[in-house]
Amino acid sequence: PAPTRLSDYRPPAWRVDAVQLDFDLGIDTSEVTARLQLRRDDAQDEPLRLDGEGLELLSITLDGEALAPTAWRYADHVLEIDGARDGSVLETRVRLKPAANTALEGLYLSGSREAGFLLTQCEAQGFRHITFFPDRPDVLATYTVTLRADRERFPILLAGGNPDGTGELEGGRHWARFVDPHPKPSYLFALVAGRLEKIERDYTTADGHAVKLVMWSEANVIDRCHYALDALERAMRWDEQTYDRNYDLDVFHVVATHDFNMGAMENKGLNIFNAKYLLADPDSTTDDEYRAVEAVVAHEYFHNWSGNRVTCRDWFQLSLKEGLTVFREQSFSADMNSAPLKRIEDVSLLRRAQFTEDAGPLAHPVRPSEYREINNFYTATVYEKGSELVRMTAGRLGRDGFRRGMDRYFERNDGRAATIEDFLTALGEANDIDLSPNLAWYGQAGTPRLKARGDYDAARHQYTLTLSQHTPPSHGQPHKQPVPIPVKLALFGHDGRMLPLHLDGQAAAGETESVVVLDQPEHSFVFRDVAEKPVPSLLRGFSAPVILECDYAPHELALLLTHDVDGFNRWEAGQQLAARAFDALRDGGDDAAPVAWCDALAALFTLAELDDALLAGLLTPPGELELADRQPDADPARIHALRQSLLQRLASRIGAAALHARYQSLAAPTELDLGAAGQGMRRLKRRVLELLALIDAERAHALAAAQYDNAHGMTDRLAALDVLVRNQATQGDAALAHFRARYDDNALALDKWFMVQAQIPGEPALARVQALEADPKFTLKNPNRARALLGTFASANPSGFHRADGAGYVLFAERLAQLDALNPQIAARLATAFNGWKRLEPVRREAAREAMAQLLGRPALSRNLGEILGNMLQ
Ligand code: HT7
Ligand code: ZN
Repeated sequence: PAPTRLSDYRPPAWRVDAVQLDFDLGIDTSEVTARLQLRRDDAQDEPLRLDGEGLELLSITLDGEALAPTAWRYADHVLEIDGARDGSVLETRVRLKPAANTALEGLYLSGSREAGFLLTQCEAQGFRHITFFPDRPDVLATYTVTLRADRERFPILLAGGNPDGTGELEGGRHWARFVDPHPKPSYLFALVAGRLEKIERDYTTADGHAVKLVMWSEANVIDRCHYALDALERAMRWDEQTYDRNYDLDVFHVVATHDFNMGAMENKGLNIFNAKYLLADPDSTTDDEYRAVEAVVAHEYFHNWSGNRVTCRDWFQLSLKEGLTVFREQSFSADMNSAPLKRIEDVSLLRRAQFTEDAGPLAHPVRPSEYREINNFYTATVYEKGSELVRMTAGRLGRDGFRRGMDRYFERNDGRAATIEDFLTALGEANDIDLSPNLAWYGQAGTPRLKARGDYDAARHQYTLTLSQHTPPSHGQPHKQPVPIPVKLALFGHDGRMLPLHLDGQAAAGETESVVVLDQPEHSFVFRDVAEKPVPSLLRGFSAPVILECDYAPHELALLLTHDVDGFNRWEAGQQLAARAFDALRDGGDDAAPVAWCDALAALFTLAELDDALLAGLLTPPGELELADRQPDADPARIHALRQSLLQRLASRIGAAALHARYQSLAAPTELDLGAAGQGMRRLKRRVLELLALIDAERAHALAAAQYDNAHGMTDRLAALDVLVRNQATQGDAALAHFRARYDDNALALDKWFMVQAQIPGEPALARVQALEADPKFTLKNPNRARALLGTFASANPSGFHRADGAGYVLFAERLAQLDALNPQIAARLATAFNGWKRLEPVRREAAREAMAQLLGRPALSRNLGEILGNMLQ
């Protein structure tokens, strides 16, 4: 099919003001009657066209009259109807097959036929798999939904909106009705029906509205929903206090499912979550996962305003809701936890997922100009880079200015389907600033390179910082324009103290931190009264999503690593220095960077006042994928070996005795502390154990085995298991067998068992993956399980997946073909593991190309997978 283009956008010729939906629910077949109250746009003379896919049409009536067969046509997933007028009511009745729906889009069954439940997923275009409708986000309607089903099999019936009655029917059936008074796009529709348990809490919003908060899950995991319910309450209070945003229905339902294509879905009044982001208990949830649950619960809740009350005009505007909501979640999580650590985590993710995306053939702008399959555009670029663009705007406006702008945005656009221009206009107008230059960021693919050069004039005590920018060409965008890049900076003296800044028209004289904006290809900023040659700390807090190229000497990075008071930039200096040390090992260059990195960290290791979690972060060099991104002709096996030897060198420099002593001092307390201090300790303990394993394997493996046996909670247990399995310690098999037996009935814990083994480095990984595929608990039908084994292998184990013989690619391509027949969204998403193939060394590059080309040549490939493969091979 031809691509959909942003430039082709037209307002809908027909709108639907109100929808009445009646469901007769069953596992094998369900019937849906939809009554649409139609409104015609006088300015457009188009017939009524409704989207619909995979529907068995049972009847159509228009204004109460059955439609003659000649009065409608159905082709290419569009139903065209003659004779509709402004104010007409169209009624269709269709039949669906939920149990046969393995794509998990539309109405489907989660779990087994006997015990599972029915649910829906409509974003982005799932509603057309439920009924005929103008399935586009700028058609906003009120919804009245009546669910009918067998009471014994489906005791719980839920839909979005407020409850509006229940009752009994003949033959052991019952009904429930829900009315959503807030006009919404069809992608926010949801229903759930089945045997579910709940926990609930009363909540009163800041503006005095009583709300019932209810978490639903299958009975065996309902005890694991308490943490998410607490997190929801924290998020609701935070949004009231930070943005004056209150919840607007009488109920807020949240449902957990083990069968879900993404993390969660913000359906109005009825959020649906992948269980991975809702269930939490100390025995099966790691510290990182606890934070992820809090973040995703908050993210979906925040969508109630940024996404639901103000929605997107079209899917090109996806980042309007996703980038903004990621930003809101990141701010919330920073307030709930350690802000510098949150920033480090978010930037790490950005680099790992988005920078790699931007550097490969799948690069696209935050607001793409065309797509074939919208589900392929739920990307790190739209989400994570989109959030960085909001962050830059927020930084420019300041706290109060941003809040003023957000008030204006919500006020002006409430109940509307808006655009990114609407967002920037509201924020700009509320602050009398023209933010239109920021649009350039939204329209260009690729990560800008920011070059910085410093010149110190000792005689004049003047420091000139010259900044220049360049964004490499990408497919369809050979020439890029400059973008406004805010650079937060400070200057450090040789003793590690910040120097006062004197910069015309920028910082108030004497301040030690300032922001300069580079909005042209190159510009020089002159600092006066600089007493000594400074070391610049640039892009503090990662003030813009760019790649900084600055010719620091190793000792200058070491100075920042030791002294920078900006927690993020301190970590960043360590990352840059580690990358330089890695390059030196790879190229046989001089030893200055490895020595500086190891010396600085060995010194920091002994400092008692350094936060455990930050120290753990400092002791972690960039990952193998990030290192691979920095070079052409990458050989993942060699990168793995070099990174290990760099770590080994660090471990030797710190010394086995110091590592061991530190490990002992961090040894588990009897109570599990889930707070920041406990989490930091566990993070550092793991890092120390990993380092010790590189220089004293026997002792480290014994410690890991004991840690596994005595662990309080999943973080320590999984860390120990991981050390044993990755290092192929003799104790590994026993620990794996124990873990397997202990968590046999816990799907989320079992996913971790698959993930740990999928990450075994190098040669042995493939055979292990093949063996695990034969495990009775492995299935391609469950997205979490497929991601745990195949996704982890292909995306998080570069030395295992990228074998020189290409066998990893062949296996993976075969599984993608099988997966594609079941669930195209998941197949396409997993396939992006190939994205970096063009930067591989020639033998692997050719093997990867061959595997992808063969896969693309298969018949009946989905549009999802076909688009991703086609783009990667272009
Ligand atoms: N807005 C949600 C996106 C989503 C989704 C998209 C495509 C296919 C399935 C999906 N499930 C959820 C999630 C979010 O960003 O909040
Ligand atoms: Zn979202």
